[in-house]
Amino acid sequence: MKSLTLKIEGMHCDGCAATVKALVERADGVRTASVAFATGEARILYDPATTNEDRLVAIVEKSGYRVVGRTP
Ligand SMILES: [Cu+2]
Repeated sequence: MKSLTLKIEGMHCDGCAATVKALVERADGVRTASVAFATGEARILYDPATTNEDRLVAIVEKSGYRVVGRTP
């Protein structure tokens, strides 16, 4: 398992954070995701054999939010 923290712009409320969490957790290879509106951060635990950083970023951005930072 690898972890990834994404800095996300464009979330306006806890509902947005819940939406991002649900989308990311539904993706193949994702074990858990926690998304905080207050900090604008998503912490994701994933299997690098199944998915990768670029795919996870694409999932978030496809739903209308911007990823402005990545930290392992
Ligand atoms: Cu919202």
